[in-house]
Amino acid sequence: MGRYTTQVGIVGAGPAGLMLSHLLHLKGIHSIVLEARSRGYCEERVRAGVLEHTSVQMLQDAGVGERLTREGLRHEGIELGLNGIRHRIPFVELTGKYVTVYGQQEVVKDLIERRLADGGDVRFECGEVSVEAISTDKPRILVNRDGLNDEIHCEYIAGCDGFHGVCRSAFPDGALAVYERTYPFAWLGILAEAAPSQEELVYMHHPRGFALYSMRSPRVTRLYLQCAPEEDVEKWSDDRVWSELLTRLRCLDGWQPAEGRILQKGVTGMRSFVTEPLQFGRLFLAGDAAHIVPPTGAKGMNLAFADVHYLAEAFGDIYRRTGDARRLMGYSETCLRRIWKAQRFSWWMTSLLHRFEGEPAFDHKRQLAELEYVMTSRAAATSLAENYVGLPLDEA
Ligand code: RFL
Ligand code: PHB
Repeated sequence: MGRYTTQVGIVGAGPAGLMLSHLLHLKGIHSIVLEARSRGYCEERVRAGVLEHTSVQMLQDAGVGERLTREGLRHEGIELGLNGIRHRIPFVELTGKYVTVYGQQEVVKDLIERRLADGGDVRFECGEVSVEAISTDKPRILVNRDGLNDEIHCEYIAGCDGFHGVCRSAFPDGALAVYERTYPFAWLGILAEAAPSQEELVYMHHPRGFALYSMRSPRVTRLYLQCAPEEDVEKWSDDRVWSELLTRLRCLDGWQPAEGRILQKGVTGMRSFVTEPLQFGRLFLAGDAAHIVPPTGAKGMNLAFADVHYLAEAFGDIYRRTGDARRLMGYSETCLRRIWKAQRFSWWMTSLLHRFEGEPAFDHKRQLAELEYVMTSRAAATSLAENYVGLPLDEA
């Protein structure tokens, strides 16, 4: 049995856990990161792709934005499509800000590389984790690997272990309130070896269901189709996927996505989920461990970064000589203000763009009117744009 001590024990090496560990390191605070999966798995997991202005700034300020600055694709707007016609929402013109397309797995690679180069303690394939004694000032993480137990003695624990992690369930019964909404559809996503056939993302409303055209690099596109919640990916041959994508995305001006070899295919469920509060005793949740948004607003990874920004700042106060605990005690409240705004926006984008099968005809007509309103009103487009590029951190 190994016995280790650290200031902050972090469960999970996704964007939240890795970024927190790095930000703490910059403040001279020691952490140990425990990750169930292998390094390769974490680095190859294809997920989010859009970084808000504030997330890019955070990564650059923390000295881990070099490759992002070089390779990230700057997007100064998005396009919304209806009836085969695309309408541009010009972010820079409306807000002065833009977003950057850079794969989550690239962010994760950059953070892992930097943590290891800085001598960080990141333990992949760590074994089975449980957290204990969170209401005392000596919380522990227990790790069982092939029957051997390690004990990590911490001053604080950060639960950055995603939606299916163990930290949320370590809260005592009744300590958490859960707010949740599921949607009657999912996304079938593909990664394709095809050069982007236009520069910006296209969010398309179509009678057969929503479709999204996105990208990862000058050679790889990422596309999604609204599908049934329990869709069997095996029923989608490559030909069927392309045929459906082209049907939904093809525009009257002749634009359509370029086809290419499909490199990966998967189904992603859609849910909105928030737990309150994000802290109990010495355990603090961050990222998907505490909240999930449907991907339509591209907010998930960005919210994870905002959470750990606030958490790192609060730990910084605690470990400064004055030991000011106010920001740590207010962590949950600070995060939740931003989380709920992102929840509202993600729910709204989802409701605006998807087909809701069997909905009353009135609701469908209202939805179409709302889309047209966003496409033609500068005020409505500005509201979409300022949420999409990301609300400022200090206004949370
Ligand atoms: P993660 O990335 O899930 O990382 C959690 C880590 O914890 C590990 N873990 C454990 N480790 C030890 N012991 C345990 N018991 C553990 N249980 C779990 C896991 O292996 C994992 O490594 O959570 P984190 O760090 O909070 O990051 C959140 C983001 O990953 C997520 O919000 C985004 O991917 C959501 N998302 C998007 N977000 C955006 O900001 N912009 C986007 O464009 C965007 N698009 C998306 C998305 C998510 C998608 N999917 C697949 C859910 C598109 C899709 C399709
Ligand atoms: C993606 O590129 O994976 C992506 C882009 C925008 C979204 C969701 C996912 O809203």
